[in-house]
Order: sequence, then structure tokens, then C-alpha cells
Amino acid sequence: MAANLTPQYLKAEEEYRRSQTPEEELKWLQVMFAEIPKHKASEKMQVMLKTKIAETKKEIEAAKGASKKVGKSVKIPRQGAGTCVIIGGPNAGKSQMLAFYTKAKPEVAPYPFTTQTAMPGMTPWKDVFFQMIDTPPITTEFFESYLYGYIRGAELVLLVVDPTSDEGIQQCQDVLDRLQNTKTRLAAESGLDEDDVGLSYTKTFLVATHADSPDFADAMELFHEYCKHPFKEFCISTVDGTGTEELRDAMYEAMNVVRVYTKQPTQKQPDMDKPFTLRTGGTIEDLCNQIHKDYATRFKFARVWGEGVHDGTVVKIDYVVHDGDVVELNIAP
Ligand SMILES: Nc1nc2c(ncn2[C@@H]2O[C@H](COP(=O)(O)OP(=O)(O)O)[C@@H](O)[C@H]2O)c(=O)[nH]1
Ligand SMILES: [Mg+2]
Repeated sequence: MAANLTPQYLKAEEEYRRSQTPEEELKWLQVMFAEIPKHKASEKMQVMLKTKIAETKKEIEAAKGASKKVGKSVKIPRQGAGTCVIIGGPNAGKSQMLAFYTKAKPEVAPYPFTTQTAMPGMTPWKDVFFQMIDTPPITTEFFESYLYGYIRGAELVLLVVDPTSDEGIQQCQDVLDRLQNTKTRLAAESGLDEDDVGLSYTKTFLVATHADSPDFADAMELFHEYCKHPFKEFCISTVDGTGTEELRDAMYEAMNVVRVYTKQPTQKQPDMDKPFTLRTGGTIEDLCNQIHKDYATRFKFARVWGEGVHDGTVVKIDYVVHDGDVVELNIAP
């Protein structure tokens, strides 16, 4: 877009995209509107934001009047460096992936609809963890509407397919069709639609399971013939481990975070086994906010050891941290 968008705007846009309630949406839309540069190039965007704000206010009002919906929406709190949602048709190998990467114990079975509710687990990557969520299958007849919220809120979606099964390829296409015309879509990269801020795209990997099968190569050829998709592709086997570490690295990379190690001014050595994770581009202020709600206001200065600076350099609160930085926060009592 031609408009020069501020980091604050981009951050609000990211939060808006991942909002789970209309109230959250309204809050971030208002920040976006306040932050958008008010000039000719952004006029269309300003109008779109105003309309969206009005619509969202109406939606909130309407919801107040109506009695509370009782769906079996399962709210899963975000944990760790980021979230990766596993979706796909029946029997694609979704639950087995969760069981492989995490300590969660989902039911794994060679018949469909074994998984009826979403289940989270934490997967390790070096010294941090990120979250993975297994979900019920998506078919032409069956779709849990809370999945929209999970997909929007996630850093990454894994669309899982078993290309070696008779129905696997069609079932994967069914999932793609199902999300095709909704406001929550799968894409090669996350973002909002340039012409409609209500339309969100979540970064997706296509994950083909059963790479241990002797039929796998032929099956993939057939898959590519029938199923066109724009996603980065991974071939894995949760039986012999093929491709699983490459996928783990790529999942972590998609979380788009940096690790920061903190130390107290009185400490000689930092806490090297418990890093904080901040979104790439995050600042000392973001770190303060993660640790304590009034650290940012009591902040005096920080010292940083790491890639971007000489050891122990004194920095201000807007310093952008790098992966692996050690930060000593000096906070007023
Ligand atoms: N050989 C092989 N079998 C797998 C693989 N992934 C899953 N399976 C099997 O495929 C069946 C369906 O797996 P499951 O994870 O329950 O599928 P879901 O319905 O997508 O959750 C189970 O019998 C799994 O053991 C894999 O990579 N290789
Ligand atoms: Mg399952």
C-alpha cells in the first residue's frame, strides 16, 4: 500500500487479525484508524476502517440484546512462543502429529471422527516451546465454527493430508473448498486483505503424512495433479521420523519470534534456560510489558549483550532486540 504505515499501525493490524471477539476487534480497529496516516493515499483505507468500526459497533450492540449463544466453543489459552493449528480431513494423521511433537495424548485411530474436540500440546524447539492444537476433521458436511477463531488467532496452520489413502486427496480439496469463500482463509503468508480488512489470511503449510509408505511418491504425484495449492509443502512420517525435524524448524520460524534472556543488575550470569519470546521487531518495552504491568513506566535504562551492540551497551526502551540478546533491565523501585 502507498500509505506509509507506522509500526503501531502494523501491530494493531496484527492484533486485529487475531482478535477472538467483536470487542477486541473494535479496540484494534480504533487504534488502526487513529494510527493511519491521514493523506490522499490512504483515503480508501480510512473509509474502509470507518465502515468496519460502525459495523463492529452494531454487531456488539446486537449481541447484547440477544441471549448468549451456547455452543461448545472451546477456548484454548495461547501458550509459549506461538500457536500452530492442525487441520485436515478425517484420518489425515492430525492426532498422530500432535502425539509425535508434544506430550499430549490424543486418541489416534484408523477410523474417522475419533477426535471430537480440539486438544492442545506444547512442542519444544531448542530452549523454547510453542503450542500445537489438534482439531476435529473438516468435511463437506462437518465444520466446527470455532475453528475460524483458531485459524485467525494462529501464527500457522498445518493442513494435513494422507495422500496414500483412497479418499485423502479429495478430502484435502474439500477442506480447501470449505474455507475458500469465508472471511478466514489459508494462504502462503499471513495478513489482511488490502481491499477488505475483515478478510484474514493465515500462513499455512501443507503437510503430507505417511512418507514411510512405499506408495508415497506415486501418491504425491497424483496429489499434485488434483490439488493445486499455494502453500509450502512438507512430507513427513510420524512413524519413522522422516521430515519431522525440518518441519519443526519451519514451524518455529513461522512463529516469527526472537528469544531474549534477562538478567538482574545484581546477577553475574543471565538466566540462560528460560528465555522470553518476543515477536520479531519487538522492543525492550514489549519485554517490560511481558514481565510486569508497570515495568515500562518504571523503566530507567537497559544494558544489552548481543548481536547488534557492544557488550553491555546502555539502550533506551525503544531498542529493537535480536534473537539471543541478553538484557539487563534497570527498573526504578
Ligand atoms: N504409516 C503411517 N501411519 C500414520 C502416519 N500418520 C498417521 N498414521 C496413521 O493413520 C491413522 C489416522 O491417524 P490419526 O492421527 O488418528 O488421524 P486424524 O483423524 O487426522 O487425527 C492412524 O492409524 C495412524 O496411526 C504416518 O506418518 N505413517
Ligand atoms: Mg484425530
